[in-house]
Amino acid sequence: MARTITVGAAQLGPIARHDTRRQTVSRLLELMREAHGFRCDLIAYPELALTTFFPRWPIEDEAELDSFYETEMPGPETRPLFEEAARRGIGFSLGFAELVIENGRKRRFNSSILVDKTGRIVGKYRKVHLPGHSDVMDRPGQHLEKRFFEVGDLGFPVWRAFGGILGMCICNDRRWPETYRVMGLQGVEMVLLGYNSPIGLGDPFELDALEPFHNHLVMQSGAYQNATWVVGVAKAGLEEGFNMIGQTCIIAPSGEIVAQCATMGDELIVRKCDLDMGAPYRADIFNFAYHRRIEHYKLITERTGAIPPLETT
Ligand code: CDT
Repeated sequence: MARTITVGAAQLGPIARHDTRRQTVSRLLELMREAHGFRCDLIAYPELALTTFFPRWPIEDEAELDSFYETEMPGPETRPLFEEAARRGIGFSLGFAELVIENGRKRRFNSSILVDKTGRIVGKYRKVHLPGHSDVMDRPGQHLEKRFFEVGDLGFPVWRAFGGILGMCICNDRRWPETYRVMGLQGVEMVLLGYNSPIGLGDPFELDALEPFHNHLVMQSGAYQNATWVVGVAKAGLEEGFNMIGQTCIIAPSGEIVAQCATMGDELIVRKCDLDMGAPYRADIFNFAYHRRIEHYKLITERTGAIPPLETT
């Protein structure tokens, strides 16, 4: 019997700095209801989907900074998402800023959770590749993710959920081949990926002009080389004066984009994804066990703490 996941990629238009969680969550709920109407098993939201992309500002006031983070999940403002998901029997992935207190110390992460159809959190990922700087520079819209987040400490796990093997990564992670590879070695069949990518931050013109090309290039090659579905979900449009790239898309294990948003606002695209579509690639052209020396990769995964390739366990 075919193993399929009908996935909705829920692009978000701009979120203003002073928008409340309540306002934003109501937009997410609207998209969830639409996805349910399309019989989606799962809806994927972008990185930091509950707030504006706040690391663009050198926020000094700690209380203001804290206001962009979630200290519990679900919390009072996000609980409606979990309740609606359980009521309708639809799962979701959600990017958010996470604040935890450990040994009396505040720890901040750029995180994403995977929630099943009963509203239960089945997986959490913390962003590994934090772009930008930790020091404030005289540069509008600079990325201060290294200032406001710690490097994720959970590796690149995958989860058996929705009848398949799912993984998550966040924004800048998508530009690094090892992100997909570490999940690919664990047999990932669908990667859920949210991003906030601005264009025009004073980079050389050529780099800005190529940004839409590079955005799709990295996700399509990651999908193809690891024989996995990739669901790339953007924050889009003019957010607080910054152009967010959009281009939300669903990519097949062939590397082809099979659905793409057409607007720069809140928009849902849907695709019924056959999880076995990656099988011919894994069996032949990307048959890792057959074509590569697994022992070598086992050594690497042992050193990095990643889960060893399926073939070696
Ligand atoms: N959010 C995020 O990771 N954005 C980065 C932009 C980096 S520009 C300094 C990205 O890779 O899209």
